[in-house]
Order: sequence, then structure tokens, then C-alpha cells
Amino acid sequence: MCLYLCLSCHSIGTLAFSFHSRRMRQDMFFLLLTLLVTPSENLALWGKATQSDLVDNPYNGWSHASNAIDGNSDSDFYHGSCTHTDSQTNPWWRVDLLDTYIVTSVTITNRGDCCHTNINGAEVHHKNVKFFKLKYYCDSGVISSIPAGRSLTLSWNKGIEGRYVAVVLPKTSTLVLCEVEVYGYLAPTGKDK
Ligand SMILES: [Ca+2]
Repeated sequence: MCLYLCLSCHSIGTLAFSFHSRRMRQDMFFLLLTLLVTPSENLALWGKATQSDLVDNPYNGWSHASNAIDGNSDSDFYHGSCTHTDSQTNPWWRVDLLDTYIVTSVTITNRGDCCHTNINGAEVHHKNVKFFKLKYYCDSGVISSIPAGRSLTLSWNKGIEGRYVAVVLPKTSTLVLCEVEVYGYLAPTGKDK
């Protein structure tokens, strides 16, 4: 009897252990699957945006720098989700990601209702310093053009380290951005580099 009970206990324990292990393996499998299939987080959504200038009335209420990181890619300026500077020399827009990241791609959505060629020639910069000088970057990507209302993604296989991502237009024009998405991962610290 005792032997029977002991064997039963052992069997139950073995079964419980097997179930526990199988459950752990399933959990690990789904965790890995989630990591593999879940798209990277848009880092810009948690950032702080600013721009060189805010267009004058009557449109300035719709044109704030934060409109490019509001998670809304609506490309009709009059729907209130795009940025807009005045026409000026070298207008720029910048997002502070609030930490240093290895940026692997940036997606920019262009204005769709008007003036979509204004963005032609815009440069995308990454830097760890807040203030920058035009042409002092060696890691920029250049936007030749983006069709009206469409998005363009610039990618860097190895990633580029930076806390700030800026879009600079090296000409005299308005700069209008309907959405800027930034993807990447947290840069290694000095301890784990
Ligand atoms: Ca937007």
C-alpha cells in the first residue's frame, strides 16, 4: 500500500513536472514568436519634438512640431496632424528620443494635399547633441522625393547611434511633415558595450 502510494505520488509529481516543463517551453516558444513577429516600437511616439519655426496665422494652431509624432499619418494638412514652418532658409524639425538609441530606420510621411515636392532634398540626421550645424553630419540620408501623401523609409543595417533625429531642408522653403517614425533599439551602455 505504502509502495503503491509512493509510486502514485512519484507519478503525480513526474506528471506535474512534465506539465510544468511543457508549459514553460510553450511560454518560451510564444515569447520568442512574439519577439520575432512584433514590429519594432516607434520610438518617436515617446519623444519630444521641436522645429525651427511655426507657420504664421491662420495655420499655426494646426502646425506644431508634435503633429509629426502623434501616431497619425493623415497627410491632409487641414486635418491637423502635420507640422508646418514658414518659408525660410534651412527649415528643420527634430525629435528628442529622450535616450540614446541605435536607430535602424526612419519613416517619413509627406503632405498629400499640396506642395509635395517641397520635401525634395531633405536630409535626415542623427546625433547625440541637441544643437547641430547643417552639413556637419556624415551619417545623413537624403530624401530625393516622396509622392504626395506617401511614406518613405530610410534604413541603416547596422544602425546609427543618436538621441536626436532631425529632418533638415537645405534650401529656402516650408518644411511640412505629416508623420516621422523612428525605429531601433536602446544603445548599449558603457558597461555592456
Ligand atoms: Ca501626424
